[in-house]
Amino acid sequence: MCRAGVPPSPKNAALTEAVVTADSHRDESDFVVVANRLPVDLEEQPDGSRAWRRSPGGLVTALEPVLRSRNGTWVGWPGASKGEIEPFVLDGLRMYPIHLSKDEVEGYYHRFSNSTLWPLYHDVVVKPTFDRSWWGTYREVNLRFAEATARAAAPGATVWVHDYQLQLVPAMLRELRPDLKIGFFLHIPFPPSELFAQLPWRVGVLQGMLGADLVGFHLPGGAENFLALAHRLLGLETQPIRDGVGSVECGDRTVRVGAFPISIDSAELVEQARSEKIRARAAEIREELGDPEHLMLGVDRLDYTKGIDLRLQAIGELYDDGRLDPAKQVMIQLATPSREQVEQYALMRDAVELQVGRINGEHGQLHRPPVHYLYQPVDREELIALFVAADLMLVTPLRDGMNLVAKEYVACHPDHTGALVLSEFTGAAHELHQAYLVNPHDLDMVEDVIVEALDADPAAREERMAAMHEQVVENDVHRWAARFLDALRRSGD
Ligand code: GDG
Repeated sequence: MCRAGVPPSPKNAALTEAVVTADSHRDESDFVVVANRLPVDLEEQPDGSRAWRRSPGGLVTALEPVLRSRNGTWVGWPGASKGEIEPFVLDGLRMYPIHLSKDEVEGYYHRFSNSTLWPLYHDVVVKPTFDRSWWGTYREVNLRFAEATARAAAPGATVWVHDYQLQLVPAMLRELRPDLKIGFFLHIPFPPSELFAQLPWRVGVLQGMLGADLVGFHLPGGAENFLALAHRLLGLETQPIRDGVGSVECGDRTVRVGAFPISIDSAELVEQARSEKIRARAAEIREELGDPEHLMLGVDRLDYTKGIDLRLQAIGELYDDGRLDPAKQVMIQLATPSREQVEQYALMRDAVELQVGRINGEHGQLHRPPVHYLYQPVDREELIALFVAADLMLVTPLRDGMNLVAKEYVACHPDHTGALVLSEFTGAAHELHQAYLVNPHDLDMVEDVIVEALDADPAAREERMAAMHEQVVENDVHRWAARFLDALRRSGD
């Protein structure tokens, strides 16, 4: 079923000189992860050659031990149109790249995934676009992923499919390989029936997900929405969630459905946050900003769901009203570039940059802008130093499946300093009850809560942070992966 060993082709030759080896002893894998992106980036070397570099992330960290112990393979798109790349091994991890043409990236990724599904699943914060040709490309690309996975998986293997870009893969894969154990996890919210029902391809998407043995969401609400839709749109019998798991009767199969809130590699962050190097950099950041009394921080992909604009409006009004002093309370907003080809993202960027310019124009002094804005990714150590340096973290999405930034900030405060302002509409708010919770649509509330958090008695603030820190350290990404895989293993019982 699996293709024989693949020698490095000339187009891969430059890569193999670096850290990559061709997958010359390729066996089928007992464990396959399928995600839109491979956890690797192609980097230019100083000598002009190119090499793969692993992109660190919670998902790969959590799954790495399982991938290694079970001869695992990761199937995914290597990013940007890089031409055909044969399967390869990087640092002992098997990678199976899926080639996508420019048109496929456009139709499947920028359009159907990010202009139809993303806004629809995030409470139609912007209007989703429904276009038949995008759906066609989405199906074709999902089939390509399913076919590659069918080739990579050993008989009876476990396959874990991730996220909204690949919702059709479970059913397509089951058709090709009924012997596999298939799990699916959605990283973004799953909407209520009234919204999901707008999707012209709603039946196809539900049937696609129901190809899995276990369908996982961050929150019980997402799982309940899914069960309700399977009943309402497909007429299937369902069992409500009990002890965390419900089910759908799908012909002769029972599909389990449950909530598995994702988390972070907490121990690694705690260790980094305690390191001399990071602490020194955090102190330096504060000094560079003129040692403000309070440093406030926002860290988001620049996405219209993240509520960056509302947050800035609240901060601007607090300066206007004199409730914050631009000489004493300073903010950093890190906005990582994201999906720049999608019009709504470009519009949001313009709106945010206008707001930053206005606030700084009206409240700044030479060399002392109150809002420091970065539209660029920063490296991970710098990001951790920012988390450590900040007195107040502002996480104000209009809707967010989980929001890992909130958990990362909490993990970076093992000394229980700092405070978290957190939108009720994030998955994280369901676990971090001791955060300063806000409705981001209610600007008066956001402003009052920011002031309340900054003025709070340090002992009370510490108590809140201690409880959240314990939660995040206990429930880390390893536990999340183990819980999901354990439920998947038991799903056929
Ligand atoms: C989706 C769901 C769900 C950000 N800027 C930089 C950087 N980051 C890192 C953060 C964090 C990650 O990116 C962002 O994760 P979030 O969870 O906050 O948000 P999404 O990207 O929207 O993720 C979300 C998640 O999937 C997992 O299931 O929680 O709800 O939307 O780790 O730290 N990292 C570095 N430089 C940056 O500039 N190094």
